[in-house]
Amino acid sequence: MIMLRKAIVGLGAGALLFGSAACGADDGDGSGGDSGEGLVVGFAQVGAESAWRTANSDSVQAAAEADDRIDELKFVDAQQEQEKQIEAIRNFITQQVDVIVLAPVVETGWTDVLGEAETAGIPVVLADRGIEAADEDLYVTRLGSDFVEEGRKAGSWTVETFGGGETTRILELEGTVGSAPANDRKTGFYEVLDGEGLDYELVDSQSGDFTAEGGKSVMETFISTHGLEEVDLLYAHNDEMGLGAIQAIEEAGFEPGTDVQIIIVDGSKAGFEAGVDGKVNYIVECNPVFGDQLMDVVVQVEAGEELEKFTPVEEGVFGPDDFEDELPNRQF
Ligand code: GYE
Repeated sequence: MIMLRKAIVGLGAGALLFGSAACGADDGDGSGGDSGEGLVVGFAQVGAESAWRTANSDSVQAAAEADDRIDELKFVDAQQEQEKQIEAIRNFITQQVDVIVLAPVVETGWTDVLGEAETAGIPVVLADRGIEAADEDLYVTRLGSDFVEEGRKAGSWTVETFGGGETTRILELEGTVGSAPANDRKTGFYEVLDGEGLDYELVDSQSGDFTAEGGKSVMETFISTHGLEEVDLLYAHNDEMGLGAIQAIEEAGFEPGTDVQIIIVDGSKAGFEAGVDGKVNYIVECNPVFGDQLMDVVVQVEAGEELEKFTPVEEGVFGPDDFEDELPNRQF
């Protein structure tokens, strides 16, 4: 009985919603379409270093395109260089855009240029990566992932998988030096390992700059320096570096996923395919598809609305039992 009542209430609410939407559409008929009075937004993107990044750029560009509240998105690919982002922001200020969106390559070095945006009265929204806490007043909000939490998820799986055994020997492929996801994914991971008292040894840890080439060449160096026989786990801060490392591991005659267990972060199609093939053991999701949410934030910020300093994007974790089922759902 109770369930039936709920179903009826649910149907009523749905009908009401549908009705008001249709009513709104009728009302809007006479007001004309795009009046050309929407916002001009400047977006200084990191680059095109990974599938995650390409999906993120696509999502933001498609959302801006489809959104009547946005007239123009000025998109700059900074090729992973902070100087290019600073130059882009200065151009956005000269062009008097309404809102600046920045996905900062690294966490430090933003005080001057964001101060210039503030002086010009242009609000700044951070997308994806964050900047150092000292500069918190120079942006309105950050929309993105909780990278420390992603690191903790990788750490929890490591403790569950290796805890109670002999010393766990770990190799780590870090993201771009000084970037928020590299710093935070490291912090969260070791916070859990140390907090849970895992007996581990960090054999080596180097940056592969979030690229497949970087991951491959650093892994080659790891293998020639330390061998792989004694290594239990590779923690790669993103899919590309993990996939590059898998190539290096195979070329050295080892079996990725078996001889060395592998954790990656992002969850691209290619990452899940490697999981289905048994070459990756754990995937921590990082969701780049937040263009629609970003446009809402941009509009709110321009209207002077108060927002939380951080708006998290939802994400999950996946083990071997999930890889095959989840693969068709991957959007990038
Ligand atoms: O994990 C990586 C990309 O900043 C969250 O940047 C992003 C990271 C992502 O290059 O693949």
